[in-house]
Amino acid sequence: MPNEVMITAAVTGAIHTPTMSPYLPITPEQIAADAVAAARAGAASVHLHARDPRDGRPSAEVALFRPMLEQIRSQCDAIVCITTGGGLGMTAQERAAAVSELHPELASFNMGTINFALHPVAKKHDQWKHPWEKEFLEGSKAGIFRNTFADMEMLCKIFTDSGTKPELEIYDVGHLYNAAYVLDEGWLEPPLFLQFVMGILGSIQPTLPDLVHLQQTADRLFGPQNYVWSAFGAGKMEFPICTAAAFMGGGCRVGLEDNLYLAKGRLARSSGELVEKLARILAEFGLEPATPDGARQRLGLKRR
Ligand code: KMH
Ligand code: ZN
Repeated sequence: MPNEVMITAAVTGAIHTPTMSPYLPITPEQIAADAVAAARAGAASVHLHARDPRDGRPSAEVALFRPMLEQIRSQCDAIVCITTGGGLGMTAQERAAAVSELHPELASFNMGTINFALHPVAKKHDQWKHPWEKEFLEGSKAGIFRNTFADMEMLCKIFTDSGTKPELEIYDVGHLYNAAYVLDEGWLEPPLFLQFVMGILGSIQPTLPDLVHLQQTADRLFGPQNYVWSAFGAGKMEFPICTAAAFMGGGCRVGLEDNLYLAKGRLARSSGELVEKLARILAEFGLEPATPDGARQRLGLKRR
């Protein structure tokens, strides 16, 4: 088990909505400030989505990502990962626009089409800050998060042309087999960076047997030298899955994209706070956060 654990901070995402937490960063400035705080707390990499500053709805506008990246890069050395997941309902081309334009070191790459259902959360609120929130969450019941092989091939060309390494979002065991296909086709080069996404309704759930199965399947398909992995559990399973992943030699992802709470009933004020908590847990076991350059080396990234 390596002593250094690669931490990713996912600071806003496209799942939670402004009603759910007043601390969810919305504007490019807020998102960048939280990313910098997370990096200072120990995140080697920051995973970024954009939101419309007027009402917080998910957006894939390059004009929102650009100032975010400038602010982050001027204040810290974290690896920047731009989402190509975007928000539900966007086309793959729309979702990838910021990668083509801004050439980040990393970008997310979703490894299969799934149900990405958020509708149960809509029942928890009856007052909404913005009308789009309820419609968006309830609409996910009949929606799909589309990532066909044609979409994947198109995205791989964009990654190659941009010099961007994909972070493969693995929502189920079958997605590892999709990744093996993509590798066999020569669309991507090893080492792969796998992020196990556990706990979305429509994906694998955040249990220890499932985490072990994902990791063992990755080992069998790719061989230990050919991939680097990290994991997270959505909601209250964020810290248990991260702790287990760290013990198994993987990286960890935390942040307001995946979990809004620092403890039961206590909202996290930032993703930086969630990274601080993770770093405290790791320290109890003699583990420490990997630096951005340590993570770059492991991922085979050239410094930007
Ligand atoms: N926006 C979600 C549908 C990613 O960043 O690549 C998926 C997502 C994954 O957030
Ligand atoms: Zn994301």
